[in-house]
Amino acid sequence: DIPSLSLLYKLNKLDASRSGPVEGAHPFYNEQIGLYRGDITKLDVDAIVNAANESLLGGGGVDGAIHRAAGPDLLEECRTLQGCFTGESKITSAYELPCKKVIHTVGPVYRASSAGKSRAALRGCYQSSLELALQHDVKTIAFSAISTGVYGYPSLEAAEVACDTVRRFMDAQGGLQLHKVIFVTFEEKDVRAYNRALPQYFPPP
Ligand code: AR6
Repeated sequence: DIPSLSLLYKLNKLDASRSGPVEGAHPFYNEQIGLYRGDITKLDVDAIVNAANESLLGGGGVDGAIHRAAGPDLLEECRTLQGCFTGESKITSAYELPCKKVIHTVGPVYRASSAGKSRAALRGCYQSSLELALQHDVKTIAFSAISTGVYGYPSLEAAEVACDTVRRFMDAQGGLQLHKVIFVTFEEKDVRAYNRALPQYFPPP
């Protein structure tokens, strides 16, 4: 459990007296998917996911906030990574942050004219972050709303990609390893987007 989180959105608990699959419901997820609004650097989880750029050398937005809060050692480690391609992820220590690891992922700069390509790259961000999480024994992970800031990805579409990719990943791994996934939002538009997308991908019983 993560006591420091005040979850804005918590799906209904499954009635414990019911067993087996419930039509339209995925009991495993009910206590495992959260929506949080606020500063991701405050979260005491195993890993937070940074919305970085291909240089991995810091920037504005959530990337800037993470580097400021982690201290200069994070940049030192990032310098050794030789960047990261769009749609891929790399993991570092978290230094002065309360979390244990930082997963740096590079979202696409959104282009409406190649929305399919943007979507594939954004999906890659979530997928590769989740794979790194598994490899590093991360049980609780908090995602920033990748690409929805200066990279311009529309919030609802981005939230749908995030939810869909996490949902498929949890289905594929049987739900045994990741205990909690928290979608972290900062702006009202993203809170609204997740409030619409979450019940579609993680329907309550
Ligand atoms: N905690 C949680 N979320 C935040 C925080 C925070 N402290 N600050 C901003 N957000 P952005 P991108 C939200 O622009 O669109 C950087 O310069 C914000 O409201 O940080 O992927 C990088 O170096 C938005 O929902 O990232 C890249 O160059 C989300 O974080 C570029 O920006 C992502 O917004 C990446 O652009």
